[in-house]
Amino acid sequence: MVNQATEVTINQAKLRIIQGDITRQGTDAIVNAANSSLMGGGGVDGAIHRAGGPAILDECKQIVARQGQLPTGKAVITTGGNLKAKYVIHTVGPIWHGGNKGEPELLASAYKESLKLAAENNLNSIAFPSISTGAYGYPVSQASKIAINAVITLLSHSTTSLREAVFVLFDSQTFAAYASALTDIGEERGLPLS
Ligand code: AR6
Repeated sequence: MVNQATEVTINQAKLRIIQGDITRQGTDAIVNAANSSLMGGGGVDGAIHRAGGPAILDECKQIVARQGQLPTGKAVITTGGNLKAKYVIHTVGPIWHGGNKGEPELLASAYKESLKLAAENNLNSIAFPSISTGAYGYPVSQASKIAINAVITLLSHSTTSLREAVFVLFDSQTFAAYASALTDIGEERGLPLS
């Protein structure tokens, strides 16, 4: 029994949580909490485009020209530009409207579609921010449980190439919410925690 876990093992993969800035991560891909326009914005989206440079926006524009705006719950992949990460996976989380407008399913879908895309590209490691809990207003206590459950479920698929998923949480309250969710869900699912 651990007090507050920061890591859980799922078959050959590890899920970790850290507090920090996702633009500095050296994972194969980092995930962007974007909006449907894919044209950038504030929060983590703004930080990723600033740190990664114009090559990311160029590819986003090409994607929108080809397939239109990105629906909520879906994901696309671009270069990482100047980032340490080779790729950015852009997904769109739901805007919180009180919880009865399909928000839980759409948030889970944003994580699942991002992980599917990472596996299709044979990636080993991926970093996520706390999708939807900033400008989109999703309560972090609920969002953290959905996020961690979705990632554990996908990492437990034997066919995935992924060996490491990291949640990079910007502030201490968000980190604390994810630590509590990781501990509870790890214990519920009988997974080794540390
Ligand atoms: N590294 C890690 N996490 C970060 C960073 C960073 N550098 N910067 C902010 N966060 P938000 P959303 C955290 O608002 O709620 C944008 O304008 C932040 O503290 O970035 O999905 C898009 O264009 C919070 O915990 O994303 C969309 O229009 C978390 O990232 C809209 O905001 C998510 O906050 C998306 O809203």
